Amino acid sequence: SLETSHQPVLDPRQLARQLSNKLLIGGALRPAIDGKTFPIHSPSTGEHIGDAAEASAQDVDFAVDIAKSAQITWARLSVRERGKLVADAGQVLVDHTEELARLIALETGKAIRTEARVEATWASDCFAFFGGLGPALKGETVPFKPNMLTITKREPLGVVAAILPWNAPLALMGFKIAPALVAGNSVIVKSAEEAPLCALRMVELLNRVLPPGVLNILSGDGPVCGAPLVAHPDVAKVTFTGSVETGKMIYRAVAEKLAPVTLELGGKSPMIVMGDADIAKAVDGAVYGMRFTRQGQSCSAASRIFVHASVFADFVKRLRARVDALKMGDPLDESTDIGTIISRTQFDKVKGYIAHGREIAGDKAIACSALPSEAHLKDGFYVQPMLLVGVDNESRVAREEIFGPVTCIMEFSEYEDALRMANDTEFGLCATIWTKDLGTALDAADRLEAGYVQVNQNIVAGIGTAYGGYKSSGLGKELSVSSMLEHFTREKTIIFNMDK
Ligand code: TXE
Repeated sequence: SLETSHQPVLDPRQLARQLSNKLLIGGALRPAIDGKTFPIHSPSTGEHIGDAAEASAQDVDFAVDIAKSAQITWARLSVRERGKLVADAGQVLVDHTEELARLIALETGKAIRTEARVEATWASDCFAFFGGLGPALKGETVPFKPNMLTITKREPLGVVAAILPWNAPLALMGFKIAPALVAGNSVIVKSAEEAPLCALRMVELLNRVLPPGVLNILSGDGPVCGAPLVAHPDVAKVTFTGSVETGKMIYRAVAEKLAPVTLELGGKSPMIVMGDADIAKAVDGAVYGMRFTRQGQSCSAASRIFVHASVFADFVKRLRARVDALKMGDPLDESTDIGTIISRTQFDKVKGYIAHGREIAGDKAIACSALPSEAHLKDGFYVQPMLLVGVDNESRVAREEIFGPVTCIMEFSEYEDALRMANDTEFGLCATIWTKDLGTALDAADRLEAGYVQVNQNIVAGIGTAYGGYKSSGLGKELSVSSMLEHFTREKTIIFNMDK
């Protein structure tokens, strides 16, 4: 059984069946109280791989009660003990990287070599990093008045709800759970409807080390399970990654009880390639930044590329050749670069944008990479990466988050125009500038309206750096020491009157 098996289960289909119909609350796997479940289909084959327990408000109440009492004991541990348990729990993930990677590949369509293993490792790295950060939870001595010793301390918030999307469920759990736990909170995760099984497995693995009740997971529908969790009076904090619309809904619900939120929402991230840029590196950055291998299903995807007229044709030619060479196919096949879109709904949404992009770009809409064989295509949500060359920054494809492998490539002559177009968006998550000129790099870094700006590179959110967006891309930061302090603790001031 799952409870006793300490060996990685390398057959993802077997694992999906074993994980079926369960929530994990108070250290125990259990069905939803009313016994409801929902089916999970692999997006690459269409096969029914298992069923997830469908939690309701009753399960939410039960989980919050358990998490609330577990948190009191957890917060009393020393930071060294908590940090060690978090780091040790992360080591269990390291020991099961391959297993987690295979399961997420089957469940979400991420290619095993290019994406799935990377994500599983990213998740465990968060536990290693935050596990060492207990000592950062310190307060200050404040020079208030000579006869008054004034100090501050950092306290945990209580029960944290972490609402997950499906595009990076394991990594995002690492982003959210690891700092929340080290800070002394307990956590209830609500997994995404499309990716509950890999998230459940990760939580089950972490529970082999963490005390019962400190980390719990519910699966189910957003309005039926997520909404009561977010609104629960004993949930002290909500951390969410997902759509702008749901993020705003959660913000409103949490405002009712004046609890803090962290929101990591969408993006339409610009990439500016100046005439003096190293084009080979910029093309690499575009391929990687666009996250073609995750099928563009990334909030940080470089989905609008502005290229200087002097290098435009060369850039497009080289980018096309690189994307063309990516192999699309079975996510579990080691030779695959690109897997599938997550679901029918997202597939239809992306296809709709592509149809519109083809209409407005005409023969400048370039479909790249060969589609997989007929057999795979029949039931899998495969989408050819699409370069929309020369579209207007005002068009829908350049303004709205597509969340698919579609990038708009636009030409500019003046730097100021590129900067203006880059900032002309409701989003503000990531931005990159590619240039050898230090002055231009510094100026752009200063003026790009985004929370995560990179010069001559395009990494995904780096552990240890403060990651989060401006404008409609969200509120608050994740992944840094300061984000742990600001988003998972509260500050108390204590004044000792020292008059004799
Ligand atoms: O997101 P939702 P969806 C964007 C992307 C995508 C679009 C829709 O553009 O096409 O959002 O995706 C839970 N109270 N991103 O529909 O609805 C829900 O169950 C509490 C960008 O998947 O935001 C799931 O667990 N929770 C993004 C989670 O919210 C609720 C990643 C995300 O679902 C809820 C994903 C409610 N009332 C999508 N309603 C990114 N920033 O990376 C839903 N949920």
